[in-house]
Amino acid sequence: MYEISFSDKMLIIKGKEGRIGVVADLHLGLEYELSEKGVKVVFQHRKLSRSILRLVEENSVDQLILLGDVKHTVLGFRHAEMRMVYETLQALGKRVKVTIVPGNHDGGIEEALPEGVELVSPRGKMVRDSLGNSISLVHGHAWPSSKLLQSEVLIIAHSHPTIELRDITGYRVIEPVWIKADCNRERLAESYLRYKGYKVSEEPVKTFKEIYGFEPKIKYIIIVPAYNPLLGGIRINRKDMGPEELIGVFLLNKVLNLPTAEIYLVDGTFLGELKYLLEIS
Ligand SMILES: [Mn+2]
Repeated sequence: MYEISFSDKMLIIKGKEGRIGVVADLHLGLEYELSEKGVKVVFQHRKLSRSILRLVEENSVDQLILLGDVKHTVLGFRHAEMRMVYETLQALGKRVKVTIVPGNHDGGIEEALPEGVELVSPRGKMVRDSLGNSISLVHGHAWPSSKLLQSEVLIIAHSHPTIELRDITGYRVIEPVWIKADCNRERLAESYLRYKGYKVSEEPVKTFKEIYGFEPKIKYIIIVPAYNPLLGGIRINRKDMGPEELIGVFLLNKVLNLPTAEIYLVDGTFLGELKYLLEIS
């Protein structure tokens, strides 16, 4: 058992020292890219921080972890975007302790940190729930540090998972979802060793243990939906999903067992295992 629950697009961990809320993929400043494409939307950052703070309040969250891609521009900043990120972090930081685990879009974010906001390594962070279980968190575009593989639960973001549902009249909705998938530890060990430049043996878990002193323990992986509703993402129930859509090191290396992955709407509704949701019509 783990002390983990979902509240809208926030994951809640009942931690040893208070409750931890996790949200991901805010992509602040996305409005600029949309406007270059001809879609003019008013700035969304205040609305986003207000709704995050509402969830913080409702769930009595003491620490907020932003699991990567706080900002949208991949490298550096537009001037106005930096202001936007600073103001958002300031608004959040006034009410709750904020920790950022950076993603691939967060280059230069250290320039926009208000006092008190913590920035940790992009290689991830480990927390403990009130039962003493360790839980690892990393954005998911790149591998975490090896010690994070000692937890049984890994929480990632980055792929912005959604599901498409279609009714009999052809009406379609695309909804962001939570994914909870079993982890294939053989594949995890194998791809991690390959990434580190080791020769991969017949028994990757054993080799991993020889090198790192422990077996990778991840039992399941949770993918957090993107917080920003204007973002695109992968549609997880496409039968013809190509490798270009399996983004991030865990999906690309098939570390998640997708057919049996449990899919939840953001209100917590369990939709079923992914294999039963492929191309629903
Ligand atoms: Mn990302």
